[in-house]
Amino acid sequence: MSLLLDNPFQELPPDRAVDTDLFLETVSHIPSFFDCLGSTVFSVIKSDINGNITKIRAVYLKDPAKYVTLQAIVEAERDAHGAQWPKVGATLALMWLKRGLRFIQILLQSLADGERDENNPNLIRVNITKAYEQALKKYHGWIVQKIFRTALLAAPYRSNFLKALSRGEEVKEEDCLANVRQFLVNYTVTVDAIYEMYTNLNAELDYAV
Ligand code: 03F
Repeated sequence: MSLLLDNPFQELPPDRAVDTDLFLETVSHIPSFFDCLGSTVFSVIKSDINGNITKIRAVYLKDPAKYVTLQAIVEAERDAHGAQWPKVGATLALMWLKRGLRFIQILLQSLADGERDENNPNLIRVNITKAYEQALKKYHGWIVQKIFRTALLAAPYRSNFLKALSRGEEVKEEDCLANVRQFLVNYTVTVDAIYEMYTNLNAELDYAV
């Protein structure tokens, strides 16, 4: 079975509110994916994503009834933290988590669209670079950009990456890409909704680490 479709994102309600509990449950399956990629450089990325999920969950668990949606958390922190906000708590964790999710979205979409380097058809560096430039690069100073370049060199071959998304089973490329496309439908809507919320609440920051 496909890793992606085992833990699909749910369709959003008409008001596009993201249910905190469902969101946390769904994203919590992403970090384990890095274990099958081999290189230790991926453990840095895994722990960053894990850390942000943990930070959001810690806030949620303080009052699950109050924090039913992600927006309820961000608004409550805005009201509680004054000038420190939005560089604080779950608001900051979700700000970064969503960038990682956007990176994954653009990478998967690029693969699904068949974008590739004709000279190196079994590499996914063009797809990864596109995702990085659009989702993350401007938030990274030179040291982190160097980590990116290391990760890029350690990136799996296209065939192995697709196999990993299919839980190590031999699945036809077209079948795997069909799963990716199906996964991307609700995933993209969810990531877009979170971005829109950050814009509407004026919660986005553009400092670089
Ligand atoms: C800031 C920053 N976080 C952190 O400093 C950087 C960590 C390392 C970033 C390295 C970038 C490399 C990305 C490219 C990898 C390509 C590999 C592709 C393999 C296929 C923030 O950290 C903290 O998060 C926040 O809590 C803190 O408070 O200022 C704040 C303080 O600092 C980031 O830049 C977020 C990085 C997210 C990277 C996500 C990459 C995902 C890569 C691969 C996904 C594979 C697809 C899996 C699909 C599975 C679907 C189920």
